[in-house]
Amino acid sequence: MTLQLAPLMAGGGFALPRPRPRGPPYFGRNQVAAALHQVGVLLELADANTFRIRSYQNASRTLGTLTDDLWELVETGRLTDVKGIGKGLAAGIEQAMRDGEWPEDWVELHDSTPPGLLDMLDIPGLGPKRIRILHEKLGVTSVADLRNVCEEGLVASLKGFGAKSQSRILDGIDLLARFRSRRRLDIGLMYGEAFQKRVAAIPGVLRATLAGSARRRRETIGDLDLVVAVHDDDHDAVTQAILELPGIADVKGAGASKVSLILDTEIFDEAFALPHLDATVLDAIGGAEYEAMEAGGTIDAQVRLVPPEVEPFTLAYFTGSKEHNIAMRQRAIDRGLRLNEFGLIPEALAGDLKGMEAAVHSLGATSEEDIYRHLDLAWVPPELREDMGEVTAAETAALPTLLEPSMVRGSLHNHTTLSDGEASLEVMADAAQRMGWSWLGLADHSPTLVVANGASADDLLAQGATVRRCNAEWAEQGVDFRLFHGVESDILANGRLDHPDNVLAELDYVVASVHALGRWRGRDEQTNTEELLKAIDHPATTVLGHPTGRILQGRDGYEVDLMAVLDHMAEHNADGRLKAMELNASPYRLDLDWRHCKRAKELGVPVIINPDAHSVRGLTDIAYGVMAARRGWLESDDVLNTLSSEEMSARLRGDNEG
Ligand code: DGT
Ligand code: CA
Ligand code: ZN
Repeated sequence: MTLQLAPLMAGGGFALPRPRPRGPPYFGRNQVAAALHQVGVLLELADANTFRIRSYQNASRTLGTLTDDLWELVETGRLTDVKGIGKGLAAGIEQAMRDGEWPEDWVELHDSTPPGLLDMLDIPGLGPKRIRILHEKLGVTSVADLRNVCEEGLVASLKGFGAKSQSRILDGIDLLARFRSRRRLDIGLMYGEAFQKRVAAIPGVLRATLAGSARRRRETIGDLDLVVAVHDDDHDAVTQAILELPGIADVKGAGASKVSLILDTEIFDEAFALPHLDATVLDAIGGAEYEAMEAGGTIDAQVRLVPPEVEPFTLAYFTGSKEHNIAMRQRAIDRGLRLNEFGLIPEALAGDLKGMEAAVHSLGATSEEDIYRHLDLAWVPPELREDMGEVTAAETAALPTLLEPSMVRGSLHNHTTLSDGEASLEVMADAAQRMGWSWLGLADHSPTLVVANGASADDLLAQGATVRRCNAEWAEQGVDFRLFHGVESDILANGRLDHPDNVLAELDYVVASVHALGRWRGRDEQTNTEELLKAIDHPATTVLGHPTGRILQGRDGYEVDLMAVLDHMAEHNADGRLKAMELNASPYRLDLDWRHCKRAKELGVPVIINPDAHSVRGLTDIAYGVMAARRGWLESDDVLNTLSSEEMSARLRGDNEG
C-alpha cells in the first residue's frame, strides 16, 4: 500500500501555503513545491487529464530537490530552464513569489473541492484516485462518512477494494486521529530541540528556550512553545529570519510578539529516522503506516518574542502548566501583585494599565528564580509544575532533589539476540560501559512469547554461563562493571510465571511482565489485579515489568488497580523482600505513569527505570525514563538505578535468600 506523503500532512491541513508577511519573494521553494503537489492531487480528485496531473506532480518533485536558489531563477528569467517547468507553470510560480498570490485556477481548484475529501487525503494508504471512486460510487464526502460505509461493509464490495483494504482504511482512520491529536515526548522533543537550536543561532537572539509541555516533559506534546529574548531593535529582523528557517512548512500567523508555525522534518540536519522498535509496540501504533506518517509528519509551534527584561516572566507563563500558573497567580494576588506573561506588577502601580504598559512597573527578574523569590518560593523544576503540591513544597523547602540522568549507573530490563534484541550480550555490555554505567541487567524473553523469540531454558542457562565468564574477566582486569542475569518471564494464567521454578532460581532476578494482552484487556480490574498480585508473590519475582501494558498513542493498558498493587509490593519490601516497580523508559510506554511514581515513593516501593532496550540505541531511552521519574518527584534514593554494582548485587542477593 502506498502512502500519500503530502508535504503538509498531519496538523497542517490541505490548504495553499500562506505568503510571508514581507516579500518578495512571498513564498519559498518548499511552499511552491507544496502548492504544486496540492494542485496535482486536486486535479486527480477531479479526474483531470493524466498529463496535466503529471506535469504538476513532476514540477513539485523537481522543486523539492532543487539546489539552485528558486527566487534567483525567477528574477533572472531562467525558471523555464528547470526540467519539467513549462511557460504556464513558470508564470504561475513567478506571480505567486512576486505578489504573494497563488494563480486563480489553483485557488479555484481548492475552493471547488469538498473539504471532506481533502481531510481523507491524510488517511494513510488512501490516495486521491481511490477517494474519487469512494466519492462517486458511495457518495462519501467526509472521514465520518467513510468510517460508516466501511463499517457497513460497503467498501469491501467495491471493485478494486475488497475486505482487506476496507479494514486497512478503518485502521488508517484510527491512526490518523491519534497522530493528529498529540505527539509523543520523544518526537516532540526532537522537533523542539532542533527548532530551538536553529532559532538560538539567529543573530540578535539573546536566548531561545523551549517552554510548554515539552519543557515540563509531559509524555505527549500538543504543540511546541518557544520563548525568545530579543531587543526591540532586532525584533523584525529576527522574526523574518525565523520565517526563513528550513523546516517551516507553513506560517499560520505572524503578529507583533507571536509567530505561529507548522514545522516539518526538514527542520532536522539529518534525514528523519525512527529507532528500531519492538514488533508489538510498532504493531500497536500502526506499523509501517505509522513510520511513513512520522517521516512526513509536522508539528505546530508558537514562538513568543519579547525583550530580555520581560523574558523570564514569559518563559514562566508559557512553561505552565495552566494549573500551576493559576496557583502562582493566586499567590501573587494575595500579595497585591499581578502575575502574567509580561511581569509581576504591584496592583497599586498597574492600575488600569494593561499588558506591556503595565509591565514597565514590574518587579525585576533576570531569571525564573527571581520570580519565585518575589513570591517567597524556591524555584520549582518545570517537571513539577502541575499543581500537585509543588507550590507548598517550594514554600517550606520541601521540594525533592530530583534524579539526574548522570546519577544512573545501570538498568535491569534489556534484551539481546538471545530473544528479540538486535545486539549481542557483548555489544550491549560494551555500550552500557560507554554510557558510564557500572552494571547492566539482561532480561530476555521467556519461551511462551514465541513472537519475541523467547529463549528456551537451556539457552537461558547457557547465557548465564557467558555472563559469569564476562564478570570474572572484568573482575580480573579491575573493570568496575558487571552483568546481572535475569529473564523477562511472561505472566501466565493464574499469575504463574514462565519457566520452571528451578530454572528461575538460577537467575539473579526476574522481571515478570504481562504480554498476553488480549486476555488481560478483556477482563475486569479485580481479576487482573489478583493475578498480578500472585505473580508478584512468586518468590523469584523481583520486578514488575511495564505494569499496565499501555502504548502511548497506541492502546490503553489493561484495567488494574495499581494503588493496590503498590500497597502489596510495599508490604513485601517492608518484610525485606525486594519487589521493585518498573518505570519502563521507552517513550512509547512510560509505564509506570508519573502519578503512580509519586505513590511508589510515598510507600517506599523501589522504582527501577528500565529502557527495555532492544538495541544499543534503545539503551538511551533511559533519558525519557528519568524525565518521567522527575515528573513523579523521584530522587536518587527512590530508584535502584543509582546503586553501585556492589550495592545492586547485595540487593539482589538479599532477595534470593529472603
Ligand atoms: P500542550 O501544548 O497541550 O501539550 O500543553 P501546554 O502545557 O504546552 O499548553 P499550551 O501550549 O496550551 O500553553 C502553554 C502554556 O501557556 C500552558 O502550559 C500554560 C500557559 N497558558 C495557556 N493558556 C493559559 C490560560 O488560559 N491560563 C493560564 N494561567 N495559563 C495558560
Ligand atoms: Ca504547548
Ligand atoms: Zn522487554
